[in-house]
Amino acid sequence: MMHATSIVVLTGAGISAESGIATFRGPGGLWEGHRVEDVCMPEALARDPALVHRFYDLRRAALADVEPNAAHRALARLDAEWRGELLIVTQNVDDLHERAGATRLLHMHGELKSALCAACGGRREWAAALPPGTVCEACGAPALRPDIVFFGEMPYAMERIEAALSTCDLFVSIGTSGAVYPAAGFVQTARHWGAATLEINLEPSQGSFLFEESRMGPASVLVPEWVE
Ligand code: BJW
Repeated sequence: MMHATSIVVLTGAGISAESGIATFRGPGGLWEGHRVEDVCMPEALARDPALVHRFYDLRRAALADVEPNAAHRALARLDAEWRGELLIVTQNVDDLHERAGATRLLHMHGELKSALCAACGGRREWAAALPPGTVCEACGAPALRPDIVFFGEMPYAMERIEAALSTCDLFVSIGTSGAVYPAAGFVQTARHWGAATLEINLEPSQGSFLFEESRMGPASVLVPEWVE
């Protein structure tokens, strides 16, 4: 990090695991009790909106019981103190990065605390209960849904992310299995443009071999060590 002038950090569910939010894959994973296609596909939302809303209502409510951990805080410190270019791209839909104080942050897979109008694309805060059929204040369509990027949908801010990857000189991936694209391909894009690459994860991810350096262990220990 010492010689970097521009850093892109990608985070995944592993960075929030020690805060008590279940990861997606593996034993005890969030989707162990659910079929992915039942909750995480546009077709599922169309078929059974009440089920999908209930799933995300529970996840949203659970945010009240968790706190950012040392890894989120270390990245927020980097954000506050690092004078070079920084973009933290999170795949997470929780709000732990911002609660730790990070500002140079993008949620590429959406946010639990945001509602999306499927008709006009408008986004607004998910403040009170918004059952299926809630009317969008902007366009009047009864089409508000959780602002979550489902499989087959385009993640947010791809142009901005691609631009940052093409100019960064360090790409760091933290707590992600590398199972989901396009995020899983960011390491190759960054390398293509000449960036150094570092992976921090509990165990080797699917794309571990693509990183120049890998550090294996809990994010709450390794991320503060890296930021120092
Ligand atoms: C720790 C730790 C600790 C634990 N410390 N580490 C065939 C081939 C290639 C691609 C495709 C394909 N078929 C379809 C696709 C595309 C598809 C895809 O990738 N599918 C794969 C399953 C193959 N992708 C999409 O559809 C995406 N859209 C898209 O591609 O649009 C077209 C496009 C074209 C061109 C350019 C750009 C786009 C959309 C993907 C949307 C993903 N949405 C989800 C759901 C969010 C809602 C919800 O929360 O319910 O996002 S899926 C889910 O996976 C979630 C996550 O953000 C994402 C990634 O998971 P993550 O974060 O990596 O978690 P885990 O659990 O997998 O891993 C945790 C890791 O942490 C593990 O490695 C642990 O070891 C580690 N860990 N504790 C450090 N303490």
